Amino acid sequence: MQELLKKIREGQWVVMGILNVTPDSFSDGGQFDHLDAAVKHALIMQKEGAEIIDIGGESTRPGAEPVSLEEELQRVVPVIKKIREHSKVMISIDTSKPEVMQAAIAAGANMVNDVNALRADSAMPICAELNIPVCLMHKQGLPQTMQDKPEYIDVAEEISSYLQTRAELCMEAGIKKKNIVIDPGFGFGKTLENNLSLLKQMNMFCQMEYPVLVGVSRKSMFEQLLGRNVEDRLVASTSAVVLAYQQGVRFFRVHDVVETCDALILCEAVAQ
Ligand code: 7PJ
Repeated sequence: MQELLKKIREGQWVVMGILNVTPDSFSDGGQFDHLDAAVKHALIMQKEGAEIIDIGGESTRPGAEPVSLEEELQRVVPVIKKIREHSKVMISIDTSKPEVMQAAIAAGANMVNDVNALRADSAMPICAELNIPVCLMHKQGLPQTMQDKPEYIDVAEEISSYLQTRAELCMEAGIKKKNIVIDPGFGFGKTLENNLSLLKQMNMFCQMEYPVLVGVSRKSMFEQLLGRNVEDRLVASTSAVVLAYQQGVRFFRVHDVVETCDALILCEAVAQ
């Protein structure tokens, strides 16, 4: 995993392929609910160019209901174990629960991706102990209500100072600086206008001392902007990746691995 982070710091791009193992996840309708299908999809994404697979067993989309610890463990742990039987691809676990972080890492995952920025009790010391990279994402409110009325005075300023504070708290808890990744959290308690300002100001996040991860893939901001259904948001999602790349972002969480890699190969070739 340190090799991937080193690549990102040195200016090379890395694609994280999304593997939802939730029956209710919004964009693949739970089709990867079953173990074999999930593992197969992860291996396909790896072949397509994803260097890390992000596994999530708790849907965090707006309006989603929380899942129990037992249910979440049951969804993610077998998938991680089975991917490990077939591949050395890096795996991140998309969770906010410390118990799931621990079990996922024990099963073979390499990184924690927390939309809650390790706010759960004991999440920070546990990640410090595990000594693995962590992605701290910003969100305003809870998934159930976060799109009700998000409010910011200066969205990029507020989110970057939040992430800076979380990173400092992580380091105080013993997490190494080299293990911290930050993410502004597109769509998590943000209006379309907020998301667009963030996309315009990704350079500000890139000036911070941590690698920046961006996740815009198929998000509802594109429905708001374009009126497109989830299956028709590929062009906008990939274009947003290019806009972020041009401001210095090098780490991308996406559903559409082939298309994103094509766009990034072009970006890199032009930047030479
Ligand atoms: C993100 C995430 C994101 C990070 C989700 C979805 C909702 N983790 N998990 N960043 N989004 N780090 O994929 O639309 O933007 S779940």
